[in-house]
Amino acid sequence: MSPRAHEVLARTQEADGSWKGDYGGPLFLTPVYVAGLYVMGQAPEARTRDGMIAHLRAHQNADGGWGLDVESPSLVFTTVLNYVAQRLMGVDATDPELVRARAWFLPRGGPLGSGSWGKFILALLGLYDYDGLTPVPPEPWLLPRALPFHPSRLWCHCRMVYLPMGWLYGRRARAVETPLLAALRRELYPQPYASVDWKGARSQVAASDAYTHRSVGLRAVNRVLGLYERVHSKWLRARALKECLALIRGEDEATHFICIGPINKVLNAVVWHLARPDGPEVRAHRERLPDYLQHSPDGVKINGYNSSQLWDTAFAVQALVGSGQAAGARDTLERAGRFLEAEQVLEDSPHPSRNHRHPSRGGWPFSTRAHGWPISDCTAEGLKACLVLEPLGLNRVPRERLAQAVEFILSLQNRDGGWSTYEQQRGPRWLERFNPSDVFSGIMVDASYVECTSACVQALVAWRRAQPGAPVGRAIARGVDFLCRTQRPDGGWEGSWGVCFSYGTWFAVTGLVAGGMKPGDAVLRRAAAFLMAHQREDGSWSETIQSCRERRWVDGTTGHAVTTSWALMSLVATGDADSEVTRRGVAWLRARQGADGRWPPEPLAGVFSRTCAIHYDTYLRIFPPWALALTQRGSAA
Ligand code: LAN
Repeated sequence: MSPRAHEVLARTQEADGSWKGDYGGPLFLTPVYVAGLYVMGQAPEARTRDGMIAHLRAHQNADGGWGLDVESPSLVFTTVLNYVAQRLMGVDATDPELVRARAWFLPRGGPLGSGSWGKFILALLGLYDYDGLTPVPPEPWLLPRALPFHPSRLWCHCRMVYLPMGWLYGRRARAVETPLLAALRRELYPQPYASVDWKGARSQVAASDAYTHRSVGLRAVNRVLGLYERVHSKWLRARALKECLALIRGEDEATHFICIGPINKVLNAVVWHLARPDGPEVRAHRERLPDYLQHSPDGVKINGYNSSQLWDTAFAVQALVGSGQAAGARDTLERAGRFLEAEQVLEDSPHPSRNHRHPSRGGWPFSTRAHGWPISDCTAEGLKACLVLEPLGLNRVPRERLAQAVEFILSLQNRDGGWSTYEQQRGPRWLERFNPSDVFSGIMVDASYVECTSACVQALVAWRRAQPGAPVGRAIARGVDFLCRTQRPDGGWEGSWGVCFSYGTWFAVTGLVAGGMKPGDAVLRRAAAFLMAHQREDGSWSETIQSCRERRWVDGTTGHAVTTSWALMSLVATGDADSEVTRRGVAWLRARQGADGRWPPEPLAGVFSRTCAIHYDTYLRIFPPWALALTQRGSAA
């Protein structure tokens, strides 16, 4: 195994001990940011603007459109929004690339064919009539919390987007009219703007944008909401707007105005711009906008999160120690240990119950403490990283704080024995049938995931080893049971946050083995057979985002080092390190490494909502060397 790869990891560490990189990929974040600024009467500064235009140019598809992410086929949603964003940043309508984009979206109905979130952003700009939106009223926030469809029961990312949407919709918020907006209304539609049938437009969506179909139930709800909109009481609306604003304030305060993600960050800022134009909230929001900006070789973009620092750092630590590199990497690990210490959440968010928040104390977020939303598996990986640093004398988090992390993890376990992301499952799974987004799947309910469950099981096992007698046995057993139950008949597990079955299967088998399952167990034999069946002739493994979209293993055109690493690490866990299959995989992975110790770029390995790919910048530096080290040790053992 080559130590060069570990030097690469050590060399790319930030001064604060973390790894911080590009978290781009999605192509709907930059235009929402640009549109939000425009509504607030602002524009990105020149360098950012030029970089954003360059980024969009670099990722325009051959057909003239833009995909949901940099690798996906064109959608009307992202094509219209990125067209508008470039126009708002000063690109002329006669620009050849924009002419090509128009030629793609006009035959598909222009904004009328867009997935629902695109229509909403356009309505905010005055480029789409509010009558053409399926209603997103603020009133549901006033319903009794006990109802199974109260908005507080939605997955936090979804509800935090629909919260400011509800406020903006309730106010019919709209940018100040400009000649540019008037010109855009002429450019975007295949017919004159004045002749659009807005009521009919509500149910319209182009085939490219209809990933989740609109169920009978959803269509019925939309009709009822449409009727309600016609008769709604002004008094109730005012109360609902007030409630939304209070909850928006709660989110802003809990996250130091970073907000849970880039979409609600922009929408909340717009809300305050309209609610209190010169208020302190607008200033506070503006200061935190750059947190999401990413300057990269392929231009400037809005990251999918304020960063992925904690996640990357926790894995980097485990990879270095797990590869037997601790002695040579003490300084690196020492700095990483400081970062882990600095970013653990020490207190609950303000008024958690009022703001529908789960207690946060002891958890780790995906990015930084200031972000304020700890997550089950980020806490688990943070805890595991601290525990591998401990015997080296490099863990800086005191025992009682590690115990708080364990408490946080235990508090999140679901009734089915699994773990969701940020909260316990709050809503029934059938809420997903009312998903109004068109382009995102699985966003309504925070249900148990194989990845989160495995990470939490592993962390609890590590804790029990460090603290014998810790009362975590039952939680571990229930988690293991969840992992067994979710194995598919073909022997694999479907991942939700990485591409796709190789990722899910890696988590599942490492969780099961940590939980005490032995290599001969039928569950692990089936998992190994599943992976072996997907090995390519050249010894590699490969999966693409199509796996997630189609929910079946879809190979890429070449082997992928990250996929191959997950498969190899899984085979070590199932007791197959010393097999011909593993040897061929290792040979492929070694041959693929460049002279500089790095593995060449490959398709995006992260995903969310089954449809959107996202870039994990450190994965190519973490998983291949880790897999090579483990296969070597596994076969020696
Ligand atoms: C993330 C990023 C981190 C990720 C892991 C911790 C890796 C995962 O194990 C659990 C889920 C989580 C927290 C996650 C969920 C979905 C997110 C927040 C993202 C992929 C980053 C961006 C994405 C967010 C939903 C994008 C905005 C789009 C919407 C549909 C709201």
